Amino acid sequence: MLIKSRRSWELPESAATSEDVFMNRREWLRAAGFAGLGLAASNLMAGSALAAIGGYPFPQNGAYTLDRALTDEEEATTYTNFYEFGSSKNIWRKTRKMVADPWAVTIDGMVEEEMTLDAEDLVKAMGGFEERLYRHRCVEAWAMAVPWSGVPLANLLKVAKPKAGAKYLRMETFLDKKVAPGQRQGWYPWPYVEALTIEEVQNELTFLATGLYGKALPNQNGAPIRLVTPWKYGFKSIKSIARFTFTDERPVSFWEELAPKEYGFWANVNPNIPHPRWSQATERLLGTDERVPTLLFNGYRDQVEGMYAKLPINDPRELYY
Ligand SMILES: Nc1nc2c(c(=O)[nH]1)N[C@H]1C(S)=C(S)[C@@H](COP(=O)(O)O)O[C@H]1N2
Ligand SMILES: [Mo]
Repeated sequence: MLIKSRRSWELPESAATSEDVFMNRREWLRAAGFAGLGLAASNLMAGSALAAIGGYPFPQNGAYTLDRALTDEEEATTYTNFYEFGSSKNIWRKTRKMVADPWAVTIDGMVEEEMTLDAEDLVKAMGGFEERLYRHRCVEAWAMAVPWSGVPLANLLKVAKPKAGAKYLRMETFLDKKVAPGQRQGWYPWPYVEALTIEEVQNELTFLATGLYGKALPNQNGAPIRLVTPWKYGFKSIKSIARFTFTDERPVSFWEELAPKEYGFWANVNPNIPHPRWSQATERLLGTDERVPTLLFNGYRDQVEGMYAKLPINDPRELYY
C-alpha cells in the first residue's frame, strides 16, 4: 500500500518478534507433536504436497457467476501483493523460497482442544472442495476475477469446535525472516494478521482457498491456504495462514495497526466511501487499462448486507474502510 509517512506508525523494536523466537518449520513440526485427527508425524515428514489433495479441478459451484471476463492467469499470478516478500507487486519469484508443504497450522484460543496439524489434513477434515468464480477488489482500486478452489471456511468450525463465547476468528500468516525478506523490516507489525466475526466466518461466501485456476495455489497467491472474502477489500484475504485463534476480543489486523484511519476492521467494499487518499468509485481490471464502476459490497450485497444491519457502530462509514 502507498503509505507515505513511515515514521508516524513506526513500531518500537521491542514489538517485533526476535529471531530466537523463530524455529525452523520442520524442527518445529517435529517438536510440536500432532494433536487432533490422529495425525502421524511420519506422514508429515513424507511431505505429501497439497497439490496431492487430488481432484483438481474441482466441480464449479454454479451459484457464483461473474459480470466480467476472468483475469488472465499469468497476470493474476505475477502481479501479486505479499508484503512478506516486498512492497512491490512484482515479487512472485521471491516466494519460491517458501516451503508450503509440509505446513503446520495451529488452532487455538477459545476451542475445546488446541491442535496443530498439517494444512492438507486440515482442509481434508473440513471438506467440501469446489471451485468458485469470485471478483476481488483491492483497496488500491485494482480488481480481478479468478477461479478459486477450496472449502467453505464455515467448515473450520466443525474441526476447531470453538467455545460458545468465541466471537472472532483471528488468522495469522507464517513468520520466518529467513524466507520472507519483508519480515526483516521491523517497522511492520509482523506477522500479518486478519480477523472476521464468527458470523462472517459462517457466511456462505467465506472461502478457504487451496487452489487457483484449477491447480494448487502458487506460493505468491498464498499457498497452501488463504482466506477469500470477496465482498471485502483484498487486504482482508490473508495469505499463507499458519494460525487460527478463536477469541472474544476483536483482533487488530496488520493494516489496521499501521494506519487505522485508512484500513479498518470491517473493510467492506463501498464505492461511495472514498479512501482518505483516493476515490473508491471505480476499479482497474488487472491486465487491462479498463476501469469499471465499483459495486457496493463488490456486488455481493444480497449475501452479506444482513450481517451489518444491527451492529453497534457509531459512524456507518466505519464499515467501509
Ligand atoms: N500475508 C499476506 N496476505 C495478504 C497480503 C500480504 O501482503 N500478506 N496482501 C493482501 C492484499 S492487500 C491483497 S489485494 C491480496 C492480493 O492477493 P493476490 O496477490 O493473490 O492477488 O492479498 C492480501 N493478503
Ligand atoms: Mo490490496
